[in-house]
Amino acid sequence: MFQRGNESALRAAVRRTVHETPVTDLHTHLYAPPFGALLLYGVDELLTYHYLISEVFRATRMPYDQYWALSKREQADLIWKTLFIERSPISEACRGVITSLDKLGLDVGSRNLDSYRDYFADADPDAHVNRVFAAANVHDVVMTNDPFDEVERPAWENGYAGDKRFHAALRIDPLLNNYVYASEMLRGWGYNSTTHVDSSALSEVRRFLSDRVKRMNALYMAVSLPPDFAFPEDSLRAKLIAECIVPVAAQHNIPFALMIGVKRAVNPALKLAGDGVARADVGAVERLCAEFPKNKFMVTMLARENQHELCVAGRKFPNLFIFGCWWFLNNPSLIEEMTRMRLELLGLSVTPQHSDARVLEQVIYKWEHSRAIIAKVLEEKYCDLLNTGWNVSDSEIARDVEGLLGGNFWDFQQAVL
Ligand code: FIX
Ligand code: ZN
Repeated sequence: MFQRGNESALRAAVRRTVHETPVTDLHTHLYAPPFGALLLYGVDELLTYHYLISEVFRATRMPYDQYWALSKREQADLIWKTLFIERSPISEACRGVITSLDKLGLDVGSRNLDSYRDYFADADPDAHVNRVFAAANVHDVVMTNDPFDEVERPAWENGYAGDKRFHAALRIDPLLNNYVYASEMLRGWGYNSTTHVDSSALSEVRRFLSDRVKRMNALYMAVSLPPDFAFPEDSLRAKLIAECIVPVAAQHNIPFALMIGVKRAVNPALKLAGDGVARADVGAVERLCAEFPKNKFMVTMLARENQHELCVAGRKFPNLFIFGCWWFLNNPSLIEEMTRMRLELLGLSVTPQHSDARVLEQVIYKWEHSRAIIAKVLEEKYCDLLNTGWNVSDSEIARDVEGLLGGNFWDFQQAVL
């Protein structure tokens, strides 16, 4: 039991517990090994992460087409030379590559890119996943599974049987953001969906969603949304949410995750790296949670300016679960600000972070960096308690940290409202 005066021992215990507690990473773009080439790993993939692509164009004057014409290895060479050798790799995305290599036991002091390549060459994906998850102390991750993705679909159709380390999440962006395209695809798969959205078209969309949730054993349905996302509104998207997503989520008792605030293709020449951010309307989240109190909503927002309002909304709606520091917020200064604010306003009822990893080894740095910040904020909060005369035990710290690093998500995911 830690008491007033034991602050330094308490701080050490918090750091150790946060470090040693395994994570459930609730949003990634990683794939289980049976998905083949969709599971990205290795130093060339790390270097060509889209976060680094936007940084390399700021440092070179290379025309976009010239970059995209390069092979993956050449792109990685260019990024290594430009962002790691010709200037120090201090941005969060650059630092992340170094942390990941270091934690895998590679000599980052050598700066020998080819020796890093050798390390990953011929890795057995299955064993490599175990090695990386062990280095990151990640227990399991949630994938992003897009039924409209032609590359991913065959794996499901060919009988993919699941992998305890990789859970599925049904991602439905095309349905809510590009319905004409989505309904055409549905027709191709035998659903009688029409672009004129009448009650039978809606029922076919529900049948499709329900079939996919079952086939994938999806933990939740998810969508990313633009800053002008509104609810309710007189739009196809709002209709599909209210009449398809909400009832199917309720039927399977799974949350609907909304990731709000991305401005897609602000600079299309950058491809995946070309998306931006803007402030969105937290009122839309509040109205959704109020109108469907028996449904569970998971929300993360991309704009820093939305974070305080979102926390306050979390205080009003038990069916709203706030998670992660998404994308442009996944930087130490902002993670610290958001984690402190969330713990102060919402206590231990959140998941402070997800990795959004697209390349396997990214889970190492994303969690290494975030764990340090989560521990720092928690240390401060427990010390504040100690200074009032409240005592804190090791098992209470373990319980709280397990919740933050995964347990809270699982509780919410399984809760019946
Ligand atoms: O929509 C999303 O899930 C985003 O996280 C991605 O689209 C984005 O490209 C990303 O990788 C951010 O970290
Ligand atoms: Zn993502």
